[in-house]
Amino acid sequence: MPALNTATLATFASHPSSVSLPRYRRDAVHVGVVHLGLGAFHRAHQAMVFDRLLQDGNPRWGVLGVAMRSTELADALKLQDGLYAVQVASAEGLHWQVVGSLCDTCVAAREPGKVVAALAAPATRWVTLTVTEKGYGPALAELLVQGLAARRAAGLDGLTVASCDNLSDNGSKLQRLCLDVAAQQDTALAGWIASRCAFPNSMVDRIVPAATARQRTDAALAFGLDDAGALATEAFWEWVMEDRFADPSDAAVMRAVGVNVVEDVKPFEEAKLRMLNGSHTAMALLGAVQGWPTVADGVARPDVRQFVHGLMTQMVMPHLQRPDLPAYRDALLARFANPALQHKVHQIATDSSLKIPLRWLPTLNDNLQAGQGAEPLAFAAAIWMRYLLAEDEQDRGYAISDPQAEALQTLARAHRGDAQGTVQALLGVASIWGEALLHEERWTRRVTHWLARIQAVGAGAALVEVNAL
Ligand code: CS2
Repeated sequence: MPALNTATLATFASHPSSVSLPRYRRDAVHVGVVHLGLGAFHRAHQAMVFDRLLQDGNPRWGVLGVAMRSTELADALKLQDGLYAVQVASAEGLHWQVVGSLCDTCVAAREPGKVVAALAAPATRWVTLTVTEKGYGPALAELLVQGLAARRAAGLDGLTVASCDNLSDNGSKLQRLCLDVAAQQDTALAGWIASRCAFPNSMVDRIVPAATARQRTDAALAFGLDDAGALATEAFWEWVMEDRFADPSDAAVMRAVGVNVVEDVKPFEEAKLRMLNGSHTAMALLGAVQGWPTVADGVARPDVRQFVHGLMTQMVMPHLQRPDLPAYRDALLARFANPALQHKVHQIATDSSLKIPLRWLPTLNDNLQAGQGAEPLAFAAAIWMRYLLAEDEQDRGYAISDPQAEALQTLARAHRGDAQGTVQALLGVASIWGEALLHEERWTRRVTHWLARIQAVGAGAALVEVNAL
């Protein structure tokens, strides 16, 4: 079967209405955005927003897609001239969109010079990033600062550097990292970055499962072309950005294609991280322990659905500012239930040691400070501890993908069967839980209770008990 690329797409003239193609001249598009982190999320979110800008006749929003380390996808997409298809699954049915905004790809670890040159190119205006929680370290900042230094040396304007990762204050965090690295080299460079580049905080949302062979097969059936980059996602997407751009006129440009540009991202960011991502992490760990494969399989179980509903309603929503919270919660439950997404629990459980502090801790601290109970999260914390045994309740083993996997698994196994010992050891990991929680007796007692119940009667029966409270 021929591969998807510019030439084969041109022959795909008589396509059904359930497929949309780039309507603009791709050879007139130039790179205005350097994107770091060429995963599925970027390609089904920001790249599709830039594609809309291109559809609207604005050719300067083409993307250079930079994979940080892995070469496979970047090279496959290059052979496809950057083209790939996204299957959008809504309540009305399936729709395919071929995205044309990706002009070129490269790999940062293999071709750092190409990334720096792109950051320093006159036409480049934005950098976007989806490098995941663990990507925010000195190596990332050094790469960015090198590019920004080259820009400054060439007398060019600063850039808008838009983090699109699920971190709180993502833009401010990235700015601090970059300024720290720059200040070590040259205080004038740090000053230039602070005054000429903008690091807007943002909240990004779209459920985009990692691609599997299934999307490639579906794309082959729909197009008669082989697409190594095919993806599936939901119809819903949201991008809320702080009104802080190197070029202030970009605010109106982004608004025109549906981006919500606001003064303060915080209420949106908190609601999304704590409601959506917080529920995701709880379901992912529970699913891994109980042995159900996807989020949709989980919310199809009345007990799991009731638990997630209760977690959001009792613990999370009372401490949020976003208006429309009950509707937001119900919409989330409907999104989780989308059977077309096949969002694997083990994918979401990846890097939980970095996700828990962002997704659960603010909610937990708010509740404990207000003197309120914390049963759903005490149960979720106990499930995380059970998850760390790396085998489900049917004794099937699984791999834990987490920077701290080995240490955490060793602790969990050393105290296997001993709820109190496990809780003391695992809540004592301060990089996840902070220093104070281990001494919150109300909290440790309830986590111990739920772990003991999970050990005694299993996660399913313990879930019924927590739901009954
Ligand atoms: C998920 C997110 O994998 C995960 O940790 O919680 O990728 C989630 O699907 C997105 O943030 C939705 O916008």
